[in-house]
Amino acid sequence: MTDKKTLLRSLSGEALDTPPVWLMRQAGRYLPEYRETRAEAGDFLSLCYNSDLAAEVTLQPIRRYGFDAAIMFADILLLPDALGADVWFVTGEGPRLSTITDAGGLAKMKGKDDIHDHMAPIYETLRILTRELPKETTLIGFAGAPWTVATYMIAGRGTPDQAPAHKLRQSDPATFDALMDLLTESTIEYLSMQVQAGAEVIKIFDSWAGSLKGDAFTKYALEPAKRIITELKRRHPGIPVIAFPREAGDAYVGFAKAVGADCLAIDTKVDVTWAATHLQPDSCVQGNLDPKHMITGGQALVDETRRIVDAFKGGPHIFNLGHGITPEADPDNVHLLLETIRG
Ligand code: 1CP
Repeated sequence: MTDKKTLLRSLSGEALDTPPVWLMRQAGRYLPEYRETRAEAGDFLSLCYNSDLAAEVTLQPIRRYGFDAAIMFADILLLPDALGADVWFVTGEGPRLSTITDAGGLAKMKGKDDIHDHMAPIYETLRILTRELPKETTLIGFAGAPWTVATYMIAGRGTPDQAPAHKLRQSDPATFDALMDLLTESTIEYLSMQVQAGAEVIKIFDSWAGSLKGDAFTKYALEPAKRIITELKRRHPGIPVIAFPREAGDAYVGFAKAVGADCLAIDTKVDVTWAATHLQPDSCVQGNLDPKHMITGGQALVDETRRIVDAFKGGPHIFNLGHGITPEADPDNVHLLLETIRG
């Protein structure tokens, strides 16, 4: 027997009989207690920057379900906010930001070391969680990957094809590369402070990595991830990192090794048998249940969950969805999922 937390055991390469489990967006609008706390906070950003309430919503799904990990409640768009962009959320629509379209716009941003006053409430959320989480629960900190964060800073909102960011990288590569550099460097500082504040694992979300192909994928998804992880592990030896280059397709192969990640998170489109053969030998894998099962439930949820657990039982695996749980999810289906995994 070992006292080591289950999630950390999987991240260090152990194949466990029962995989640890947590869900992307596990604190969120599908939970009535989340909606209540969010209403108390006012808007979404106020909730992120209120350490007591952010810690409270992080804990809610842990109390209700006993997940193996808690991910701090925050957002990938807090970094642009800290760098001086205008960021706001339109209820029912999503994020909006002031846009960066040229060197002049980039010049208005702050430097990589100027973010910590703004981020102080996030570090405080982590410190509260280190005290309040059950001793078996692993605390995950996170950031967006530079490419994904850049797509929002350039377009000023979420885009289906990331066209404004692709346009800028082609028409003004100097400005685009300077923005990527600023994001890479400030992400290192931000994540490093998260580890100091108590994060035990770091996850890097590259939600739009799938729209980068070939050399562009290497330059804008792989290399920034490698720079961030290398420096983070130099400063904090042994800190486990989960990389999520969503919809990378064939480029998932070799990614974890190339960037130095301990775990590769995979989206819903990846075939689990293929992943067990081509990805799991290199690192722990996490994913990839389709979040729609959390709405529909039933035997299909049970069957698909078992299929994923079985496919990955020969190696290290963290059970998760392939993308975030949606507001329409039925909270009871999460119980069914956990019963199926844990028996
Ligand atoms: O309460 C609400 O209405 C806001 C919904 C919401 C929530 C619960 C947003 C707005 N962000 C979050 C929290 C969040 N975001 C977490 C907290 C921890 C948890 O998982 O429980 C995390 C890790 C994120 C990460 C995040 N934010 C990503 C990467 C993962 C992914 O979903 O691909 C992205 C792309 C964002 C931007 C963002 N924030 C919120 C929305 C709706 C979006 C997506 C916008 C778009 O459509 O492009």
